[in-house]
Amino acid sequence: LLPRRFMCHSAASSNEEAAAKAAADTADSGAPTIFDKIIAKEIPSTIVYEDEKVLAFRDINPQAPVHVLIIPKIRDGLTQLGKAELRHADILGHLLFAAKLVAEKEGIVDGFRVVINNGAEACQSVYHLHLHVIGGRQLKWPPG
Ligand code: TR5
Repeated sequence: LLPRRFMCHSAASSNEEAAAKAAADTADSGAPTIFDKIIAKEIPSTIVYEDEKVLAFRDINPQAPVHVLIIPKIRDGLTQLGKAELRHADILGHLLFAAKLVAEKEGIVDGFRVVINNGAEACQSVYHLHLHVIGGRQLKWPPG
């Protein structure tokens, strides 16, 4: 039986090699992530909001009609929320306020969800803090 943290996505399998890859993919190594390339605009993304501190772009694998990711442009150690320190309080507030702006822009401000997956057990897959802003359909509770 695989540890729960390897059971996030359908790609999870009992194959040992796949499990090893999943472990590598889900580790908080502090290495640069794909989001650095999105910030640098080396990889295209559909940007829906941007200011001096944060970037919001459409998730490549949307879970709802609206699914936007909001990230700090400078990661500054915030690989995941659980690594936050008091000095990050400003950017954390800025990210949350940006979520409201994105919800307004996307026309879902009356019903939307903000999600932060923290760590492997919560199925975090990219270790650059990000808020998911999800909406545009009736959302269910509890989440999976
Ligand atoms: O699983 P967590 O909470 O870490 O969320 C990471 C999110 O990043 C997932 O919802 C992915 O679908 C999303 N993602 C991954 C890539 C990507 C992306 N969203 C936009 N563009 C992306 N590119 C170009 N490449 C990715 N690997």
